[in-house]
Parts: sequence; C-alpha cells; structure tokens
Amino acid sequence: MQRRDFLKLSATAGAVSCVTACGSKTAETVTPPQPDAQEQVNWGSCTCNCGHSCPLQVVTRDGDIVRIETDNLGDDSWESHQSRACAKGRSFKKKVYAADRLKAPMKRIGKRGEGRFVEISWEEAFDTIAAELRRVIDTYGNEAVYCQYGSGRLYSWFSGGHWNGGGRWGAKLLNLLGGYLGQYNTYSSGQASNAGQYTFGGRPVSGYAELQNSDFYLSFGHNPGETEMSGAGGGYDLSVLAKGLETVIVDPRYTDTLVSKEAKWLPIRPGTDAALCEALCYEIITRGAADEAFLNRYCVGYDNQTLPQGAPANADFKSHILGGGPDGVAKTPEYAAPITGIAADEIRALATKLIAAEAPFIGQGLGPQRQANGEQTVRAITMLPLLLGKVGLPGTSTGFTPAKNVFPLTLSPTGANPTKAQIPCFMWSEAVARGEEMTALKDGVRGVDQLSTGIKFIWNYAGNALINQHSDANGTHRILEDESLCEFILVHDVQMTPSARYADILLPDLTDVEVNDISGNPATHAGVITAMTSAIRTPFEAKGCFEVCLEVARRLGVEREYAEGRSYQQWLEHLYNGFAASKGYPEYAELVRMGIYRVQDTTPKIGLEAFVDNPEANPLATPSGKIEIYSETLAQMAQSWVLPEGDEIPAIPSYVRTWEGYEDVDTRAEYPLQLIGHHTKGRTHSSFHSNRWMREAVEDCVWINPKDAQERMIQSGSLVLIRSKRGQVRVRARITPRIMPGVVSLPQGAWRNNAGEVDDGGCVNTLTAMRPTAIGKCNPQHTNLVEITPA
Ligand SMILES: Nc1nc2c(c(=O)[nH]1)N[C@H]1C(S)=C(S)[C@@H](COP(=O)(O)OP(=O)(O)OC[C@H]3O[C@@H](n4cnc5c(=O)[nH]c(N)nc54)[C@H](O)[C@@H]3O)O[C@H]1N2
Ligand SMILES: Nc1nc2c(c(=O)[nH]1)N[C@H]1C(S)=C(S)[C@@H](COP(=O)(O)OP(=O)(O)OC[C@H]3O[C@@H](n4cnc5c(=O)[nH]c(N)nc54)[C@H](O)[C@@H]3O)O[C@H]1N2
Ligand code: SF4
Ligand SMILES: [Mo]
Repeated sequence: MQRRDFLKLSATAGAVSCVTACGSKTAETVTPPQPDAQEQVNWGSCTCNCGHSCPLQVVTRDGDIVRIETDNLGDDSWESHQSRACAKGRSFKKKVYAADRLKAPMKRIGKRGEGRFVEISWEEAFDTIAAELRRVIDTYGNEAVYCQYGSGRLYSWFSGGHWNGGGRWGAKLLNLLGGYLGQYNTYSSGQASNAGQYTFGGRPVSGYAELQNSDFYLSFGHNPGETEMSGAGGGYDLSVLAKGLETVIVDPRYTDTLVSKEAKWLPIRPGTDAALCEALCYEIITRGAADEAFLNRYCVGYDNQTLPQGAPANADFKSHILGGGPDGVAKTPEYAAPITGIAADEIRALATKLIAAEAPFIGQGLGPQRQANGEQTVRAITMLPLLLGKVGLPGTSTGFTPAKNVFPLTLSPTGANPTKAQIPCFMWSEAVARGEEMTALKDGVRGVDQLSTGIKFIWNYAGNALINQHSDANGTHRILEDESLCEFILVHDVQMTPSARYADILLPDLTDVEVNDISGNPATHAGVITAMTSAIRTPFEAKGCFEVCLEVARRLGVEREYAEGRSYQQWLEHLYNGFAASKGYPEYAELVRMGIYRVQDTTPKIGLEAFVDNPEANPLATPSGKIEIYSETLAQMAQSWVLPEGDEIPAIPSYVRTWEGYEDVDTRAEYPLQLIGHHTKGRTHSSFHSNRWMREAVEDCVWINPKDAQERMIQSGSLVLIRSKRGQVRVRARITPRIMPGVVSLPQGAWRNNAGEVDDGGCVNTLTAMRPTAIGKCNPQHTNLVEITPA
C-alpha cells in the first residue's frame, strides 16, 4: 500500500494512538460524565505559552469547580479533529485553587527578593504605582520604564495578551504617558528570526501537512511530542502525517517524539549541528549532487560566480566547504565526526539518504538555536535543502520549524510608542545594571545610538523572566537586589513565583478560566476559537489587566483616552466582532452560545513557493531580493560591531566554536559535561511547576547517561549537585541511555529556591550564562558546561 493511501485510511478512522502526548488520541472513546442538574458548564481555555490555547470545559457547582473536561465535540475525524487539552490543561482546578495563589495586593517589607510582604488595599496599590510611574518618568524620562517579557497569558486575546506591554493594556496606558523602552526578539526564537532575516528576509517555511508529500523527513532538535501536546498540536500531526515516513531526528536526547517505529535517533553534541551540516554539504557537493543551476539563480554567494563584488576572494560557501576558504579546512565527514560525536560513516549514510530523496522535508525545533552559536546553526541547516535545490516544491521545507495552517489571533490595540529606543529582550538585566553604556553597535540597541538611562521601573505582567526564566539567576538576583539600580518593580501574577518575590508591589490577577475572553488554537487543518466565560466564584478580590491600568490611568489623568468610553466587556465584544466579521466567524453572542467554533484551512503551505516560481516577481526581503548565503549586511556588521573576545559574525553559514561549547577544552577541564535544559511535558516553562499533580506525573530530575553516572558513582534517583561557573543546583538524577554520553539535561522551568548557596529548587537558570549571542544578542540558554557529583 502506498504511504498516502495508508494515511487516508488511518486518518479517517480517527484511531491513531500516540503514547506520549496526553492531549492526543487513543483508540477507545471515553464518554465524559454529563453535568447534573446542579452543575454548570462554561468554556474556558488554557492560554499559557505552550501556544495551543486548548479549550476547557469548566464544570462548576455554586461557583466551585467540580471538574475540567476538554474539547469532546464532533466525530474527531482528521479533517476536524478535537483540540484536546493535555494533562496541564486538565489539571486547571489546581491552578485556580493553588495554595500559593495571590489573594490580595501586597507591598514589600523585607529586602528585594526575600519574599516578605504585607497586604495593602487596592487603593494604596494603585496610588503607589501611579506615583512611582510619574516620579520615574519625570526624573529619568520614558526610556527608564520597561515592560518585562512575560508569556503566562500570552494567548488570552483581550484580557492578557502580549508579553511586551504589561499585558497589552499596560502598553496602551504607557503610550499615553510618553511611552516606554521597547524590546525586540523573543526568548523562544530570537536566533532563528535573526538568521532568517539576514538570509531569507524572514522565515519562509512549509506546513506540517507537506509531510504527506515527502519521502524523507530530517529534523534537528524538534520535539513536538512534548512541546506541542495539544490534540491540535504538532505531536499529533506527526503521528498522522509522518506515519510510515522515513524519519531521522538529530538530538542529544532520545525524545518523546522519537518514540515511533519510523524514526531513527542520531545523537549529536549540543551546539555542533552546523558542523554536521557542513559535512553533509561536503558530501552533496563532492558527489555532484549540488543543484548549481538553482543555487546560482536564487542565491548569492554559493560560489565565486555570485559572490558580491566587495567580498574577499574565496569567501563563498563552496570554497569554505571544499577547503578553499580562509581556514583552508575541507569540511569532510572526518572533520565533523570528532566535533559532533557522529561517526563519519553515519554522516555519509545520512548524505546518501538526503541525496536520494525526491522531496526531503527538512526542519528544526527551537532547541538547536537556543545556543551561543544558534544563528549559525539555523543558517547551516537551511543550506541542506538549498544545496539540493529542494525548496518551494511539494513535500519539501526550508529547514525552519514547520508551520500550522490555522493561527487565529488578534490583540487589543495599544497605540504607538512615542519612545523609540528598543533593546533585545534578553538584554534587560544589562539595561538595569548599565543602561547608559548600552549602544547600537555593542549591545544591539535599536531606535537610538545609545540609551539615555538604565531601567528604573519594571512592569512585570504574567512573567517569570524577572529571575526564573532569565539566565544567570544569581547574577540577576544581585542586580535586582540593588534598589539604587531598578527603583520600582510591579508584578501582576496569580501565584507566589520566584519573580513575584522581587516585587515592590504585588497584584493578584484572575486566571484564564475566571474571565470573559477569546482564545484561538493554532493547528494543521482544524483549530478552534473559544468563547471563554466563567461561573467560578473567586473567593477574594483579584483584578485583571484592563482594570488595573484603568485605575492607574485615572490617577494620572489619562482615563478618558485610555478607556475611550468602553468597559472591558465592551472592548472584548467590539474587538472580537470586528475581527470575526473580517474572517466570517460567528459574532460574539453566537460564539458564546456555541462555546467553540472550529476553523478549517487545508490550503497547501510550501515555504518559498512563490519565490521559486518567479523570483523576479516575488523577491525576498533581503537587500539583493535573493537568498543571501553570503550576507553583505553580516560582513559589514562583523567590521563595525564591537564584539567580545571570541565572538564571530561570519558572512556565510558556518560552524563556529563558542565559549562553553564542546570545543571549549579549557573550561571542560573543570566542567566536562554539556548541559541543556529541554522544555518538558510536565510544565509550560515555569507555569504549572507548583501544581502537585503535574509534579507527581512528571518527575523533575537531571538526565544523565549510564557511562557518565558510573564514572561519578551516581545512583539513579539519588541527589546530585550540578555546578557551573555561575551557580549550583541540587536535584535527583535519572540515569538513562536516552541522553548521549557527555551531555546532561535539566528540564527548564523548575522554580528557583534562592534561600541557600545551593538552589535546591532545581532551576536550570541558576547554571546558565548571561552572555548574549553575537548577532541577535539572544539567550544561549542551552550552552553550558557543568560538573555533577553525588550530593
Ligand atoms: N534555561 C532556559 N530558560 C528559558 C528557556 C529555556 O529553554 N531554557 N526558554 C525560554 C522561553 S522559549 C520562554 S518563552 C521563556 C518563558 O518565560 P515566561 O514568559 O516567564 O513564562 P512562564 O515561565 O510560563 O511564566 C509565566 C508566568 O505567568 C504567570 N501566570 C500564569 N497564569 C497567569 C494569569 O492568569 N495571570 C497572570 N497575571 N499571571 C499568570 C505564572 O505564574 C508565571 O509567573 O522562558 C525562557 N527561559
Ligand atoms: N510542554 C511544553 N510545551 C512547550 C513549552 C514548554 O515549556 N513545555 N514551551 C513552549 C515555548 S514558549 C517554546 S519557545 C517551544 C520551545 O520548543 P523548543 O525550543 O524546540 O524546545 P527545547 O526542548 O528547548 O528544544 C527541542 C529539542 O532540542 C534539543 N536540543 C537542544 N540543544 C540542541 C542542539 O544543539 N542540537 C540539536 N540537534 N538539538 C538540541 C533538545 O534536547 C530538545 O529535545 O515549546 C513550546 N511548548
Ligand atoms: S499546556 Fe498547551 S497542550 Fe496543554 S492544555 Fe495548555 S495549551 Fe493545551
Ligand atoms: Mo518560548
């Protein structure tokens, strides 16, 4: 049977099973209990930054949650499959009734970060915030105000919203007051977006659905079995669309996504994918399989023919690979093997598969790019489909992370920010410590040449990056603790998180199942829009973002301009109805009656299709309009930017050695193990960490290979001490061959405990480094060297 015929059968049967994602499907249908006469069902949504916004049915009795169900409507056929929630969404009762739920406004009484607070009235909280905002703006100017990255309610369209504006409504308020220091990049994909921008003028990519038309799937560090667990997520998509498709996944860990009979694991040392790609390119070129006609028509700098005029001789990609470049090294499999840990014969065998494939689908997750040389890794992976000339065609992709067809999202308007200065989001703690020194050429400041002030006021809405999710927690602690640097910190959250402990004023928010709002589920083919309503009786006074900002606006004389005559509910209906009308979705009242509305889109999405069809009519947004294998922009940056010792900005995709990479032999003498921190099914970042059900379901422990454990006399399940140059963490060890020797992984997101010298909360960011990547100034949080000993 052809693979595609088989796919049709398995998909329509709706009986595909997947062992890893709790949100995915099993063969048997379990009928959920029907609500009885006293019970009420409201639709809600899990809007954390897993990004899938699964619908939840919240069953209450007299305002108390009885249980949580999820999307169980329809026949669950592939064409309109259910967006079922994973165990995190299904355990939302534990979020609403969390023991550490914030219940009243508080002000700090101890030292910053100590976590000592007293309750105050909402009036006092609003008065203090308004007065501090006025004082900071009058004293230092608007550049001193910063909205911290925070993604805990990212996908609540109107009550929460985006990270970079104190929950959207905060941005609207601050814009009326003269603006705030902006940010660009994300902690998620900064390296990929910078790499994409300089090479392709963006990140063109194919949808998961193209896997159906592919005959070989090669993926680097992509683990949707854990990172896209929704019934509408990539984990389920792969189990249907890549079934029967020969698959190779390159990852230091044997991930949950690898658990299928089609997939082969190719373990690789973190941060070395670019060296593997170079060797694959060497094989493709020397076996005569490079599509030179394609490369010369669509790209700049593959070989000397298309190298820009001002470029040095032999600065082209082909010379670099074959040994004619400035380093004189041919990038053979024998060159890559000792760097990557993959045998030369394995590399040659992979090259054979790639060359033989008619429609290779090449992709990556975001883990490989969250490295000190991440931009180069992304660019090197995208060279594979280019060299083969296999892009813009059915079944192929460009090497970036696969896309979804459906992604309904709209957010509340903020107005324009009159303050032009922006920093890379990862550089905020530097901007607290030494803002006035930060420049465009040294620190990636945009909009101005140099900042005029350090950050003095932080508005932190639904974020834990004030400490837990940012790098070098001990270093960040020292910066935040010093009240002469940042003078005021507002945290608006639902739980007493590590970041909340650094607040000067701490405000309790309503959770996503306690508000009226809208969410939308990104999906391949079938997603949902949910009308979030609530019958939960919150037994204390919590306030949402709109209301908090309204009260502050009132005190600063901009209430009328802020609210524009509408209440929150009126804004919600007004904004949603406008969006719905443009898309043909049901209007608000009808959506509330329906609960969820399924959005379907089966339009093929093939990365670079229009450009490949007609490059003259559809040029890319690069300076040349072509794919810039050699980027003159990067070459100029390498000349003009002030880089720290050891940082490089190559004009062509190439592997670069980094600090605390495998080849940093000096540091490895004391810290011999490479540490990464994967995103785990047990949390979304730090969200759900204090949820006991999730902690019982998914153990927090550091993954270590039997060989490394034996050398260190470590027993499985025993406590170990992990040490980096920056700090120490005490956690349990899980000895497993699912991680390659020489590499360990501590799942990111566990809550830091800063009480003692050793963090026994298990936060990986106690170990990570606050040193940005060379090009994008992004977070290299998977680049670390450590040593582990029994504790
Ligand atoms: N070492 C390491 N660090 C990383 C990463 C990594 O891979 N390794 N990944 C990075 C990435 S990709 C990202 S996106 C960031 C994510 O970092 P964050 O954006 O900080 O995301 P979370 O850790 O989920 O924190 C969400 C916060 O929102 C709060 N919250 C939850 N629900 C609500 C609500 O209803 N209202 C309010 N007001 N608050 C709420 C939670 O209590 C929590 O404090 O972390 C980054 N940090
Ligand atoms: N359950 C859950 N889902 C999530 C999140 C979560 O925290 N929990 N976070 C959400 C968010 S905001 C984001 S940005 C995404 C993050 O999604 P990703 O960034 O893709 O997740 P990671 O686990 O950091 O990395 C994916 C894989 O890359 C591997 N890896 C690490 N370094 C390297 C390397 O150098 N080379 C190679 N080949 N592989 C490497 C890791 O072992 C891991 O299996 O996930 C989203 N979904
Ligand atoms: S964590 Fe993600 S997959 Fe799980 S319920 Fe929430 S949105 Fe859905
Ligand atoms: Mo992210």
